[in-house]
Amino acid sequence: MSTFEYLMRVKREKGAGYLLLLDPDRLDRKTLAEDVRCLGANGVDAILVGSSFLLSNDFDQVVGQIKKEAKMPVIIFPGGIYQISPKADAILFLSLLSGRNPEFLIGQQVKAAPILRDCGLESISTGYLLVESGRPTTAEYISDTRPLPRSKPEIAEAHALAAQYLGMKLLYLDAGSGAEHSIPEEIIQAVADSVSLPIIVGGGIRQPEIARQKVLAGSSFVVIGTAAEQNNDPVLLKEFAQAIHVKKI
Ligand code: 1GP
Repeated sequence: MSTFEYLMRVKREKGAGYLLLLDPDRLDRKTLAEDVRCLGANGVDAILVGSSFLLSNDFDQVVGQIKKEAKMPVIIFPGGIYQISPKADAILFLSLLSGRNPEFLIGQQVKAAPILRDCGLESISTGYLLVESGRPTTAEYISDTRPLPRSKPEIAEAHALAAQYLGMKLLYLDAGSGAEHSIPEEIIQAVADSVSLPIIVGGGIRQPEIARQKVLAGSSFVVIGTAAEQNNDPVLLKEFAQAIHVKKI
């Protein structure tokens, strides 16, 4: 089964999937193995690895270490071409559709494509939309793009439709890591009503009940990063799983 098929199965069976984002710059290499095992024991469905601004230079090695311990797929969520590792199960092949910077719409993708072909990594075509979330985020700054206005669901909807017509397989609505405000439910609902693509929602989700609201609004996957990093609490990890998995299995 491909990683994409696995994700679709999770969505079908659990109502929505729980994705945990690991930023290599913020990982303690000494406790990494144990930390990854803890994710599996607390309901995480897949691990995302990546950062919009990566300072550490051992990406491939870190992905390998995570993969060694993970019982679930390890998926790269890349900030750029330097975040590719054949040790992962798949990569979100992102195009930053909310922006108008050609480098992140198609430039990085063209440079990455031959590398992905040669390493045989599963590429999951993903329309990536950054949405305004209060203070500027690293993703906006580094990509040199403006996010979508948070009070205009119709603009997000049009971008989502474009992603669908371009043949993308997933849509990622991101408020950015550590966002002050998460993606508004009105935006998720508007997008879910107009496209059939599975929707990933992330950025600034700090409480399990907020994660559940995103699922109830139409999100198929919820990404938790900073909240898990800052609290290092298995109980909170499990509460997120219970909130996101709306279907009892
Ligand atoms: C960022 O969606 C992810 O791209 C996760 O965000 O770190 O705020 O949970 P947080």
